Amino acid sequence: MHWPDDVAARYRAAGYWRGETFGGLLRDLAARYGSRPALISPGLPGSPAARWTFRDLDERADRLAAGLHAAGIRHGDRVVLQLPNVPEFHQVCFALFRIGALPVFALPAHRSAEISYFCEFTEATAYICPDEEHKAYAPGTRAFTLADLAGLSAPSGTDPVELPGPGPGPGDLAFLQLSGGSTGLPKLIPRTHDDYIYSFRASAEICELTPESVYLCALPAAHNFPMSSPGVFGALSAGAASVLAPDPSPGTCFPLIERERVTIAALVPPLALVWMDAAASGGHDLSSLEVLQVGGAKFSEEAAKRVGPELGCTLQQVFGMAEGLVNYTRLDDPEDVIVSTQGRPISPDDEILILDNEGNESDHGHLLTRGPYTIRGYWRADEHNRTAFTEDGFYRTGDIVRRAEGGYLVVEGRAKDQINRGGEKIAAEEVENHLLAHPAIRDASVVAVPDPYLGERTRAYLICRGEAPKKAELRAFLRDRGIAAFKIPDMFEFVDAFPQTAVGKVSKRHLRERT
Ligand code: OOB
Repeated sequence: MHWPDDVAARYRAAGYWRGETFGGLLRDLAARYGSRPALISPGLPGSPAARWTFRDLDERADRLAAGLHAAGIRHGDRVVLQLPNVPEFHQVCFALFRIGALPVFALPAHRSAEISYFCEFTEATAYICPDEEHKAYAPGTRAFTLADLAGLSAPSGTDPVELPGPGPGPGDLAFLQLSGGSTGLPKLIPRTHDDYIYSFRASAEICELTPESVYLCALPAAHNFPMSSPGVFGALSAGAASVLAPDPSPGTCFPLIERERVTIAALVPPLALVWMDAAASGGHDLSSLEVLQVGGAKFSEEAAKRVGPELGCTLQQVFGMAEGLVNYTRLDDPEDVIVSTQGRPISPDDEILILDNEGNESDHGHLLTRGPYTIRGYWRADEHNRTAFTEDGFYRTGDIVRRAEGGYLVVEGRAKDQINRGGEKIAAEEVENHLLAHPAIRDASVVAVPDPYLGERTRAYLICRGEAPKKAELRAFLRDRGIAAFKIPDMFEFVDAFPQTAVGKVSKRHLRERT
């Protein structure tokens, strides 16, 4: 699952992997930027408004680490973490990193089906969640709410408690991130201290962050994009402050941008459209905003062209994946490159392999990649890894791309069985399995249909046994199965049979082309 020794040695020699850990990094940042603001939050239920300095974050992480250790959380344990955008999210991360326990990053939208699966599959020792209601999502796992965490932390002013034993090393796993997935059950992505720290430090450089920058975290903090591209971790590494927005709406974010003089923010395409429309009606001073990053799903060229004129800032397209590889347009790229490509890789050692359907190298086709921060295998998924990675360690991204001049990539489509609903990834098979659990459904096929606002929406084609159930009943059925609301199909259509491919498989291409 790890990089071969000679490759790892090369990444170290090149200075990508510097032998740091998250715990040590925060200690160094606190020493350098001590009283500067690190995390700013307007507050949410269970989390008071906050303005934590680098020193506050460092001390709070230590005190919580001591509390969690006393509560039985140990090196190597997995802890499912589901919190909204509050500073406690990052405090918990660093506390677990210092213990050497691995956060498993659930999204706020996840419900009992996802949370209970993560807890069981990772054999988690704890589930950290916002409030008492969430505890029901993981009945077999010890849960800590935000209120519990406050009670756990050693009181401020007490001497720091030394954690027993050696902490994690730079090559150890730091956390498990979720894959967007294309299979029945979500896969977990193991990231190490060394590889992840490299990815966000290099991202912060590409995004030209300085201690004067102010990053707005508007997307869910647990997602790889606002976490590390450059995200809150990248901002911290540059000595910059991050503002944690409770939600990404203009109504919430514009006053925060104005008040905190935000310089850079990250959005998925549908939100960028909403922000541009809202900015047109004026009312807020967005003049501090220098860069708007857009990624997670394809941003159309027409929309991309509007960002500069309508928001008065530079657009940066970001094409990344939680498995590793992240591409950025550079801030000083010519306008046509910024609006018409999805950027180029972070690292000179990101290897980009594009294969046509016959497996020959090409400038257009399936994107495969290998490099200093791209995983070599999913966590505990040997069988899936045999097809998701080549024998020589390239990750098959499932994306169809075109190589443009200068090594820039243009995303042209997708080969994986996934729906990208405005940046939210839905594995078709996962939803199909839930639908098949309904007694009236004989067969189900879930596909993406184009949508002007979200880019894609989901449509479920269903073959029924006898009378078709009402659509509202199907929605209620899926809700009751406890899946995240964004996975519930937008449309249901009943058919007698599915179109088939030459080899007799369901032809999703034909289903997608039906309207
Ligand atoms: C980001 O990460 P994930 O893991 O949620 O999703 C990765 C997939 C990619 O394989 C691609 O299919 C799609 O999302 N994607 C894009 C895109 N950015 C991501 N498709 C077209 N254009 C783009 N700009 O989504 C992610 C991780 C880190 C940074 C940014 C996004």
